[in-house]
Amino acid sequence: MRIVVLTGGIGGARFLTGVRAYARQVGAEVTAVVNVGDDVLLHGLKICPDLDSVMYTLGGGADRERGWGRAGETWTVKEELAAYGAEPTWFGLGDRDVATHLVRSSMLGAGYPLSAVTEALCARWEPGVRLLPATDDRLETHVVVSGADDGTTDTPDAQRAIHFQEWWVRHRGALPTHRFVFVGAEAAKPAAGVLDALAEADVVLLAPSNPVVSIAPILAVPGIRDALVAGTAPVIGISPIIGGAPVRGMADRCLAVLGVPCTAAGVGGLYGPRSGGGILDSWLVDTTDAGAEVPGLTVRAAPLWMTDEAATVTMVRTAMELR
Ligand code: GDP
Ligand code: FO1
Ligand code: CA
Repeated sequence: MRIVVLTGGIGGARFLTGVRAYARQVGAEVTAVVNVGDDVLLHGLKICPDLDSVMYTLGGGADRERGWGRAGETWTVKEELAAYGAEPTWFGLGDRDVATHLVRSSMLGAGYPLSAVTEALCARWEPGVRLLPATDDRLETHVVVSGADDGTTDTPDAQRAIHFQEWWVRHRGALPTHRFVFVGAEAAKPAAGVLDALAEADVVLLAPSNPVVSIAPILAVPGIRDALVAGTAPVIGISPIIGGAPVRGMADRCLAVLGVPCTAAGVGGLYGPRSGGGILDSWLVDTTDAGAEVPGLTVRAAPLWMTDEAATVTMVRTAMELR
């Protein structure tokens, strides 16, 4: 059996530990199609937060507390960059993490596509699932905001676009936010292997990732959404919202920008049924949200807290029963 998972960073990485364990039990192959909209070029380095969160988590090298970056991290490079006044000082690159970005950046500079670079990095981490960036082309999520940048501007209503990382890490999403733009998406092509994986999939799972800034940028790559919708594999989504709140992260702020209720039913409705122009066949919500209805979708409730691998495998097995 072939399982394809569309995923962002931390939430998706946790989910994938359960998918990997389930796949080992039943003898399935797993391909993860990972969001690249968070990617950013800083200090001459290409940083891919969602690919790295998945790679480090599945490879046993992630900082579980912080959620992103490496365990046992030190921050000398960050301190030295700050001593030069090298901007941005609001984004922290750990010393261990920097090695990943150096290898990635030099391989990209030598002409390798991101998918090949990711495969090379995974030779070290052995994540046990195939990791594919959604696209090898440059695609960045930018956020149209207004409000003072430094408290001194006299035109706080003027709209400007900033990189998703600046919006989240520097401003914690607290600026008046008007929309998300996936810069480069129109011209992007699915990365090598993505369309084949979708065509050959027996089931497609949407990880309980952020629907607005993790899953939507993947679907914005022309061809991916169509492959999902036209494919024969059932598409099953898992809600990232439990009891009206994201377990962690910024999904509440992102959904508010779209005017979508921060509920399991709200996100299910945002994805929508394949039969009605959407992408899903079934939607798994937490037991707290039992009774949630999304027109056109089979909705089932089960515990969705990914507290440990065992709980996550149980959740994956329930999702697979919706096929
Ligand atoms: P990011 O790219 O690092 O933000 O990570 P993702 O987009 O993959 O996942 C973030 C989402 O994971 C958040 O919106 C959370 O709601 C969701 N999430 C985190 N932990 C859990 C959990 O235990 N259960 C469920 N259902 N969702 C979770
Ligand atoms: N998140 C922060 O809140 N502060 C940081 O300084 C920061 C640095 C960073 C470096 C590499 C990386 O892969 C992720 C990093 N993150 C940081 C997490 C990241 O901003 C976001 O949580 C994700 O992009 C959302 O998926
Ligand atoms: Ca992300």
